[in-house]
Amino acid sequence: MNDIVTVEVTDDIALVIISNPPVNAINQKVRSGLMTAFQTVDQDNNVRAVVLKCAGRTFMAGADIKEFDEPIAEPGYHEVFRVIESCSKPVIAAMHGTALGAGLEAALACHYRCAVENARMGLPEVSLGIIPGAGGSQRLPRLIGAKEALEFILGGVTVSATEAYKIGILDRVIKEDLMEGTLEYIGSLLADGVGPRKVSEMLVDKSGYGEEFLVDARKLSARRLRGQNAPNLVIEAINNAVNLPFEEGIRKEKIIGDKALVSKEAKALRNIFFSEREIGKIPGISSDTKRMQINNVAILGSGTMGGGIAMNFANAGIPAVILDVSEAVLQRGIAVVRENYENTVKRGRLSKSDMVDRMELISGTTDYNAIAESDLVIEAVFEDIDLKKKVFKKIDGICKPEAIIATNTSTLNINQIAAVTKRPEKIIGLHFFSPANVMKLLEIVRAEKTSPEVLATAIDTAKRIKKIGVVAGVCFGFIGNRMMAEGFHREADQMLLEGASPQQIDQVMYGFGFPMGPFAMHDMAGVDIMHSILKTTGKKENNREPYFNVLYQVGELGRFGQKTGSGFYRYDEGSRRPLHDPVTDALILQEAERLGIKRTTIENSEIEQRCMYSLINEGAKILEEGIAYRPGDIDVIWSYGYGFPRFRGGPMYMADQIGLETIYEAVMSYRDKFGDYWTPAPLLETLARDKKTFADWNIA
Ligand code: 3H9
Repeated sequence: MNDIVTVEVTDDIALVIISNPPVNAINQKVRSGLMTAFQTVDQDNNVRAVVLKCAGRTFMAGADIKEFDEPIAEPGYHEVFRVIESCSKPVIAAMHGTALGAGLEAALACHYRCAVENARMGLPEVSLGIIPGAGGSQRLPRLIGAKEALEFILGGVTVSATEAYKIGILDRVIKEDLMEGTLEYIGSLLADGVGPRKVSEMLVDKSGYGEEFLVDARKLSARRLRGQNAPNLVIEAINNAVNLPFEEGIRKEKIIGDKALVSKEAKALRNIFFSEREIGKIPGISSDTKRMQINNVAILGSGTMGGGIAMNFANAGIPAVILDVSEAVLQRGIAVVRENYENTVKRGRLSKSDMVDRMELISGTTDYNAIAESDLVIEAVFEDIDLKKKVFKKIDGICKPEAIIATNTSTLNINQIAAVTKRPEKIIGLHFFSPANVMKLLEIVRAEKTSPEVLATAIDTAKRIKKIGVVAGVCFGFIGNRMMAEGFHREADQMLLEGASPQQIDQVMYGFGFPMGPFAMHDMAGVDIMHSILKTTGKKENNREPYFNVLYQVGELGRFGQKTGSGFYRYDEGSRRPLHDPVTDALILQEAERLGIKRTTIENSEIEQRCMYSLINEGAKILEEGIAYRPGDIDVIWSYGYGFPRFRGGPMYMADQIGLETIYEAVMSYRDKFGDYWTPAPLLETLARDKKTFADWNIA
């Protein structure tokens, strides 16, 4: 025992209590404390049963991930959990909050498991590139069956206590007070004379766990977790549980688990995990910063974006009113929202009554006065600065003075929009990604005069609506779209002129790990978006930026992508499958000729390198300009907003792994070959010269 793990004995029941805030992560101190505590209670003749529970907001949320960069210090997980399981008195886990990873594995080492009704549990290890390596891969199949265990672990989802009870993880779901319910359960066990029940001694139910099931499981995880090896390791470990005695399976689990912990994939995924937890830490904002009350919102614009935004708030129980110019447009927008919910109900992911509750929270209006008392107003009208300024001026005069007014612009200058109002300190950017009800990312754009209170409120609101809110500064496209347009897509478009085809580039970037390549993405999102940006920003005038010429011409022809049946690709009616289109080939040849570019073969390796190095170079500029606070913020944005493969850890993390000197030298050679648009970011140059990484700069 120590100051983290304590034992309280009341009557003949011992409580082993872990208190390691904030989430009771299991570190060396917890493990050694548990070991001593269980050795002690086992020896205590007054004790008839033991409860393992946690103080604070949750049961153990897993192994302490901060320990993963070094070999796990003694005592190890297997050793400690073996001591728990070998206890001669019945041990009962009493769970609340989120019992995850090694937290749930600790519960599996107990003889019985109770959880309060609103507790959740899961084994999310694959999302960290590892396996449940604290006995979970061997105990869970013994408890619930091999097939079910594999599905549970590969799915990586957390389930409610009720679901966990149904699949056999829990022995009892406690409706009200956890301790009262657990003690009552122990009373019944003792009255029945029931003793310890070791999961390790149970036989594995192998039904359904055959070759066919494994082939399907491999296929599914190759699709869901493309590029990751962890699912294969999980299958290997579960196969061991099926075929080997427990002790042999556990020995192999350790070997597989240790190998996974130090893999490139696991390290990259840890970068995303910790970066995600850093994003809310903003200079000048603390828990003391005043927050404003957001009890209701108004959304301007009932298009796909406006409707999607409204759903986020309704899902979180916050009433949302949608404002649009005409009743007909409004009703069409609300009908789309209803249809979205109905589809979710059909897929079994939402109950009908929850849908009704959520729809009741969404209302529509065509009257601006109806938003006068809204706490937060989000403008989602057409991406045109003059229109947005007009709208902001109008609502500034109508909304109560304390209301926050946000714009959902994805590229425009929010300082200019704020300047037309009398409350620039209450103006902020909330850049939702499309479809807004699905995509987890929210870029929170801090304008020049946005107050700390407004920013803190926006960060908290993002959490309330379950978004990953990353703060960005004002510039064209903020963090994500700027890196995409000025880096990645710029280079992809340029290579079309030089000799590559949309198919070749898309295949290379799909192979790299993106869900689709840049041209398939243009077609999906709508070529008209970038085409209109090119027009309004003058980016394509005078061939100043010739690399976007093909895209511009595709847009000029009204080939807006999937929605018009053709873009860079053509689409058969009702299909989203991109098909080769000779019209695009001809356009590319015509533009290359007009610009005097001699087309030649481009190797796949060059395509990947130019797309990714231009992205990283732009990211370096964004960091230096203070548009992003940390390289990890950029990594989170690219993972959640643009499908950058998580197992590569994000563009800036990946750059550090490649080495900034290597990237700098490549950028310099591209500059020599292609001209000044390939100038290295000063930060990239400095870090490369000093043999440092973006992560070093982060700490500086
Ligand atoms: C595992 O168990 C492997 C084993 O099978 C095998 C071992 C050999 N470790 O997210 P929050 C910190 S793998 C270290 O903002 P929330 C987090 O960094 C593990 N630290 O809170 C943050 O720190 P700070 C499997 C952790 O309420 C603070 O806690 N488990 C860990 O929004 C608050 O976190 C998981 O993958 C950790 N495991 O959400 C669970 N977890 O305050 C990962 C959290 O300094 N955790 N921290 O910034 C979560 O999913 C969420 O944190 C949780 C709470 C849902 C628990």
